[in-house]
Amino acid sequence: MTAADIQERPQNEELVRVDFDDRVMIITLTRPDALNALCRKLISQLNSALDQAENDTRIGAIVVTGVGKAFAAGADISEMKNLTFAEVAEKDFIQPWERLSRCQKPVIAAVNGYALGGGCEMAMMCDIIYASDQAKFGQPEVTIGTMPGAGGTQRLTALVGKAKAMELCLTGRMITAQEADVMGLVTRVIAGDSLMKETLEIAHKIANFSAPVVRMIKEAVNDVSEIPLVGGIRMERRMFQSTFALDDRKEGMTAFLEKRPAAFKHR
Ligand code: DAK
Repeated sequence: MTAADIQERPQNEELVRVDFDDRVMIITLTRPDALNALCRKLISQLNSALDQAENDTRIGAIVVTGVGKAFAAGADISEMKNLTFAEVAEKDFIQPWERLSRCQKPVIAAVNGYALGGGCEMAMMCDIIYASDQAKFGQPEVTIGTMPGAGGTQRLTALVGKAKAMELCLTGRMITAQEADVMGLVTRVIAGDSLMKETLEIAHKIANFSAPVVRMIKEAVNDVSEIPLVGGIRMERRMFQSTFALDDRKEGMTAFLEKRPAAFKHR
């Protein structure tokens, strides 16, 4: 199967567009009239795309971005407005959003504009966040009488610390990409017109490394917040040792010593 074959596969329509670029799946939120607000249908299409990526061994990395001036301006307020407590509790509202955080393949957020509320939470579920210099971040839920519900109070605090997370969640203040960078919320700020090009370069780089090794690294880094240090170090050592069961580990080291690029087979 060649890259050209991959690119010819049918693409998702409507609120989420799916494109393929060699081993990278690009998921674009395409609801610009509502600033890519995360309605149920959009989340469902996003999750289908993630399932597709997860089940396709030809995909080694995923990029999530948005069209227009927003990455995503949060959950769809018009869809939420008339819901009652009983309804959101019964349907475990927002729970499907967690699909992104459970993705085993590396996910890069290319934040092109507003990433607010659920949009900021969605970016934080990704593994790497590249922000356009025009991007804006915030947790404005307090201004509409609610609170972050998809990890905002938890992941933001882990990334920027209590003092800054408190201010952002309690005031709803929007911050620039540059401020988000200084705080440690994003990986790097990139000029808007270079955002996708530079993001794809990194995505291709990751996607072409050994897929099982990449998966183990992602799992080990994510375990930091869940496992005490001693257990985490032990787990990491065992995972490291297990890479010696991979053909890719042998190939990577051999290629280095033979001064040639490695030809990983993802096994
Ligand atoms: N939902 C629905 N529509 C939205 C939207 C949103 N979040 N954000 C923007 N839009 C729509 C606007 O209504 C407008 O539609 P039309 O009037 O044209 O039909 C269109 O997008 C363009 O928006 P604006 O006219 O407002 O554009 P501006 O450039 O003037 O302003 C803005 C851009 C991003 C500053 C502004 O649109 C804005 O403040 N948007 C809302 C941001 C926000 O508050 N986001 C947080 C949403 S709450 C829960 C779990 C999670 C949540 C809740 C509950 N539970 C577990 C129960 C979470 C929530 C959220 O994310």
